Amino acid sequence: MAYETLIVETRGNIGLVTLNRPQALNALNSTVLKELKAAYAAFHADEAIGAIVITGSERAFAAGADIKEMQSLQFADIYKSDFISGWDDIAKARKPVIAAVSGFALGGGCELAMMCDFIIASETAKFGQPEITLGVIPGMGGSQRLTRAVGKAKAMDLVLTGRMMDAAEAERSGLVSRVVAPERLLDEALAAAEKIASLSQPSVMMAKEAVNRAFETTLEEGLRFERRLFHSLFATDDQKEGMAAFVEKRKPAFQHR
Ligand code: CO8
Repeated sequence: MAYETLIVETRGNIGLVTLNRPQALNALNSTVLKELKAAYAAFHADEAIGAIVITGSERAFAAGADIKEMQSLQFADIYKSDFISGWDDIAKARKPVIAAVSGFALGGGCELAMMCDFIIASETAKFGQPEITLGVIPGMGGSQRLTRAVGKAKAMDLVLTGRMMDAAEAERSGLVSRVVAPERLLDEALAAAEKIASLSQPSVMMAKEAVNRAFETTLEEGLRFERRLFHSLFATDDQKEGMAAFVEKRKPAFQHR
């Protein structure tokens, strides 16, 4: 497929998506969503792909939803079409997704990063939910995912004032997992993705499901869910291989089954 707003590549066992609308600081419009869905679907269909990295440019991961596309929309139309709901598919990716963020990650851009499993940021990254300054509020999950990531005080501060936080504050607050020098960003994200892709896919996917369940349920139910997944992994060849390799002091050769 030819992409207009993305660069989509495979690097070994990794799917790499680069947002590519430099004239609009990678603002997210309906074409970006359509193409991201297609790229993710292709990566999920490709058994060799074990992890996905999504990134932007040095200046901007994404400066939000495309304000020019949204400005004249009417309530009845966006209500009837359930505008934004298509992004739920992106958040539901089953393979691990790492966001590599440099520059602006604002509004929908911050929300897209938060749909990923973890965020690696460059020292230049700036995160924010500035929708309030446009007379609206976050619409792609910002009020919910940001609050779960950084807690009420910081989320309220960002969502009510629209201010940006830098990479150091974002790491301190628990929004990002690592901060690296700008020139190291993509290598760091690809190395993390490579590590994940080298592991057993069923265990990686179940680990992701288990952590995500922590946001959806009680501790008791979450623990039960985790335990059942743990039990079920003993039905895989990869569990036998992983443990045999440890005992035999060699590298495991996972078959992803
Ligand atoms: N939408 C459309 N175009 C944009 C956007 C955007 N979000 N952000 C930047 N651009 C464009 C600018 O209009 C400008 O284009 P042009 O040269 O044609 O005028 C170009 O990108 C460069 O931008 P600036 O000249 O403004 O660059 P600066 O370095 O001066 O400023 C900023 C950078 C601070 C990032 C500034 O561009 C800015 O404030 N952008 C808007 C940030 C924002 O408010 N984001 C939230 C948008 S609302 C949202 O995300 C809601 C999410 C829920 C809906 C999801 C549906 C998909």
